[in-house]
Amino acid sequence: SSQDQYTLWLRYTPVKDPALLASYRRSITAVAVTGSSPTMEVVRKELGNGLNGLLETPIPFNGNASLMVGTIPSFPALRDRSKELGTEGFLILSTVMNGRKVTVITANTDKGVLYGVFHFLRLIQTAQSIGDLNIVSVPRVKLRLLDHWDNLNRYVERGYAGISLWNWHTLPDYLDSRYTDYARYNASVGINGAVLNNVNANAVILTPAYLQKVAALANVFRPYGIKVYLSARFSAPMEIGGLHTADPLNDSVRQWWQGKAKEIYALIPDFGGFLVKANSEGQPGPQSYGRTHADGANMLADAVAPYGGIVMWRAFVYDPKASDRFKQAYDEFQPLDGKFRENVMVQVKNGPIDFQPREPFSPLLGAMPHTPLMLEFQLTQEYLGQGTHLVYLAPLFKEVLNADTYAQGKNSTVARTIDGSLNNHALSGIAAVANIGNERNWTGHTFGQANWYAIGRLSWDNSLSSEQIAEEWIRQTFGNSPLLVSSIKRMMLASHEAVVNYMTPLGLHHIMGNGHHYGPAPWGNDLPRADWNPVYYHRADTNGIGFDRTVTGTNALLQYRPEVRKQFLEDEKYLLWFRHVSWGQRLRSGRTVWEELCYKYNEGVDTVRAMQSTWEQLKGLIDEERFQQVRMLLAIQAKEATWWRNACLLYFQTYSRLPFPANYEKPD
Ligand code: GCW
Repeated sequence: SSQDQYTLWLRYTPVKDPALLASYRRSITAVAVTGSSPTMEVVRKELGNGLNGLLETPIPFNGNASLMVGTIPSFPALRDRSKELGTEGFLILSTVMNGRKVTVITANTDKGVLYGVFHFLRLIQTAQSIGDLNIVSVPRVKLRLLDHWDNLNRYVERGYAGISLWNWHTLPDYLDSRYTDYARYNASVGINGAVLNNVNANAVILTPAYLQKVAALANVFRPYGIKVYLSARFSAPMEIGGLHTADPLNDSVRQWWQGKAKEIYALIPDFGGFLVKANSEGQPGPQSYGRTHADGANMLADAVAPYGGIVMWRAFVYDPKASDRFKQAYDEFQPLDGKFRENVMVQVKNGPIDFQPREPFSPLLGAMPHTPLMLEFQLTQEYLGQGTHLVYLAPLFKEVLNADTYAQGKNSTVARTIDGSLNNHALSGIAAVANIGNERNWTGHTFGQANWYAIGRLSWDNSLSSEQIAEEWIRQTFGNSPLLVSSIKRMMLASHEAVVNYMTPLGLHHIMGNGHHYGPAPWGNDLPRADWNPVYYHRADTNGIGFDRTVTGTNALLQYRPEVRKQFLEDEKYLLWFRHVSWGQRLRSGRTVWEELCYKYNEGVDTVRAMQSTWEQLKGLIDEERFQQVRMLLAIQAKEATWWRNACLLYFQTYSRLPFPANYEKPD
């Protein structure tokens, strides 16, 4: 039913296995929650709803509890464990208190307790034993954010799941219950911040009337541990402040932002800070005044510093004049390392170009040791089939996090760079461009929910595997039946490689339709900027295909450590990212480049077909509504995977002038 879709992974449907149900009921007879803050009220409500649903019986809240919940001071015996838990971590412990066997959920803060409660409910939802627990869990990354690319008119840039959740028209007086649900779902996976508006920002959000609306949302989110942040338009002092300049070194400009910060913090004392896209794709920025990104970021950082706010300054820049778009972010930002204030984070997209199905990690991630870097991922599938393709993104996230930058020798992974441990940064963060809107199931495609879920879990704990996260999500979203779990897991785990194969195998990139980025257009060559056109990226000609980024080409590879360069040159997954190779060159498989392209495109199509037949077997095991939705979407995906394969191979064949290999399905 539609309820199944709205409630995401917090469905709290009755535990099916009778033995398990009986054991849960035996160990949870009554609950005691200490504390009365708004967050502890949320804790009570969540435990009440969760346990009543899962155990199908009202659980009394009283003093004789077997489940005891509260901050550390409520449990003097556990005082020593406080130091393990930080400000957001929690402890779930099976122990004996006053001669009774109990389970304790505790933390240093109410927020930590809430995270612990969600974790405990997750154990039951995923049919784990709760008899003998000693779980300590502390997030590795401090800022775990969703970035909404939501415009004030509710149109979501690159949004494929309806319009914006934020109804600016009825805020601040009308508080849609969905705002609370949004906060709750985020908290359940550890997300603790939201940038409410698009990085292509409208200064109007910084006007008093809109700040009231933002404050109303902040009030709803606060009990769930979620802070709000805003995208700041760099030229706001001119647009809404009446100044004639936005020069970051101009005194009136600095004062204007200081005043604005004061005004914001008076309304929202825990306001998180600003996100800025500057001098990128036509957005205003400090370079318009001959200043650097550091000048701009520091000016804003100074404005929010007195209140504990931060600035997330994006490194997504590229210029049509650059020799290679790949290199630009590094060229502009690496020299600024060490020049930013302490409360500035530079926010770097996972790859050097733009959220492609597969990218090498951004070279900046190994090149700014003095600057805390915020890693930006994209949940909304701008270049990965948008709202209609089933693509589970955890394997993409993991590939990036596990990549080794060699910045300080072996094991200088992106994960360690981002969680601050490599360079001892106090600030650390992951931001994910949200894939949600006002569709009743939040993400349009049911499986989009898994990506929202996955980024929360991975931001909390980057050591979790894609498989573990998929399994947790499936069990909570669809149920615990073994066939269901194993089948859906198989589909999910194959899906990322599938989209790489049917769209951009072997390191092809950015060959999607110009502007909308949906569907194949490797022939695309009609936009005014070369670096917006697909032909710029694949460089196919009668000799071969691929972008030479070695010394004989743009030498973008030089932005990586020697060990990394070597890997990227050896790993055929990245072949056409870095080299222009002849059609006849033999690859490790024994096939030529041309044959391998045909093979990979076919493999992508075949994987989608296999996903379809796996799904067919689940009829009756899940509700008909979601079954049919996913089935129809998979049919679209299969059709479009074929479209991608056919379009790309027929186009590239005009250069390769080679026949299709005998054993593959031929495009027509
Ligand atoms: O890839 C581009 C998108 C733009 C987006 C931009 C960015 C918000 O196509 O829609 O603008 O990235 O990340 O700033």
